[in-house]
Amino acid sequence: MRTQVCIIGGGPSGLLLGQLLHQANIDTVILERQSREHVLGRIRAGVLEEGTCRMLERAGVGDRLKTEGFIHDGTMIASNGHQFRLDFKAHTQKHVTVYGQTEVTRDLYEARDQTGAKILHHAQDVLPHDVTLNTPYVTYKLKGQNHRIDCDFVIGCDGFHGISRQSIPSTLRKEFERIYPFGWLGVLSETPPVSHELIYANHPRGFALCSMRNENLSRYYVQTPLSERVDDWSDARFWDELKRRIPEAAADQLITGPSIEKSLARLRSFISEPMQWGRLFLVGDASHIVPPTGAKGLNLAVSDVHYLTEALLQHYQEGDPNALETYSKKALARVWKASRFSWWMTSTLHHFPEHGGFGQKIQEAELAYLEQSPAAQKALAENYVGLPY
Ligand code: RFL
Ligand code: PHB
Repeated sequence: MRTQVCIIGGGPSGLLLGQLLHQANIDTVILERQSREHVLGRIRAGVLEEGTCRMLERAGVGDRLKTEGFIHDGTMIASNGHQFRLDFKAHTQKHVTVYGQTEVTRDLYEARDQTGAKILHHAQDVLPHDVTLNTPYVTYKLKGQNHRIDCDFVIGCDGFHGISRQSIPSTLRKEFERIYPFGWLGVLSETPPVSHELIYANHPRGFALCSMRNENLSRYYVQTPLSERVDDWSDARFWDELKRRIPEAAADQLITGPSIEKSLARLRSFISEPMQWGRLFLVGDASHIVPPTGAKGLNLAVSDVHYLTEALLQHYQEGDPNALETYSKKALARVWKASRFSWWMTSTLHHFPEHGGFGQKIQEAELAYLEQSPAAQKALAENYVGLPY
């Protein structure tokens, strides 16, 4: 088989890139290891920047997002029982949209179905070859049979555990990492959200987040030590812990119910540089991971797609031989800024037992400063709604 661009990974990055390239008459094949149901079953991101919404609209998948997404002009921040509102709109004239990653992915799958472009699920042993030559190709197994796709470019959209990054020789990669000593236990429940805006809560017992998907679907998280297992957390224990960490007024109003999904996510900051090796390009989680506290992961994947689409269009439509060479530098500049913000949100809002009482007091002072300082609020708002691209 031959295609122009072979995309490894059919998550949001791969699907969005495929859609934008299709619109420019550039042929793609997507190779996805899992089934479509598996990809759609993952509960992940919930907060989209305006730039992300713009990209989804440009890709022709903005209709449901427009009617079913919830516009949030601000968020609540709580510190040890006291809460205040951070007004994104007042500080930046921008908002974020609450619309689940599951829905984004579903919309992108449906759009790809309509174009008839190829997406091969259950592709095993996917491997890029000869990416430093002008004739790269990708091999994979499907139903026990070996296959090969010849292409112009290989794009690694295969997430943090994918093979694309690993196929770059380790001597050419520079990796930067911070692993946080805790995780997030997340619960999805068919209950009305406790608040119409998100609540990010700092508390000596640990961080908590109240989020949502729609009027009758709530998403809550509590910080837990890495030693905890999901099975140790009954629904009752989860609700009890959440109530202790959020302001009393919210705890009193919280409507609890059976969890329909419960999972533990480890928190890490990770960046691998560069995002290009010859004709192989990395996009999204394949190249970088942020802790979810700033809601940046999916949004960064989309800004990578933006930079790469522009470069591929310049290559194919204008014959610009250098366009693709600037991709890594441009994408990484934004990735590092969002990583800094995600690290800062994580450091300010979580409980670090090893930092002791001093660490907790410093966080409380930082949040009190944030409450009182329009300059500090503006800096947070500007990053939360998304830096421009
Ligand atoms: P994905 O979504 O991991 O998709 C990669 C795809 O590649 C496939 N794959 C392979 N296919 C073929 N061959 C192989 N060898 C393969 N290896 C892997 C996988 O099956 C998969 O389908 O990466 P992508 O597309 O770059 O998208 C990134 C986002 O999924 C991620 O950044 C966000 O979910 C992060 N994130 C959040 N981001 C936000 O912007 N806002 C949020 O509010 C937000 N909340 C979150 C989050 C992530 C979380 N977790 C669980 C890590 C909340 C949580 C709890
Ligand atoms: C979510 O709704 O899953 C969510 C919202 C905000 C975050 C992280 C996750 O910062």
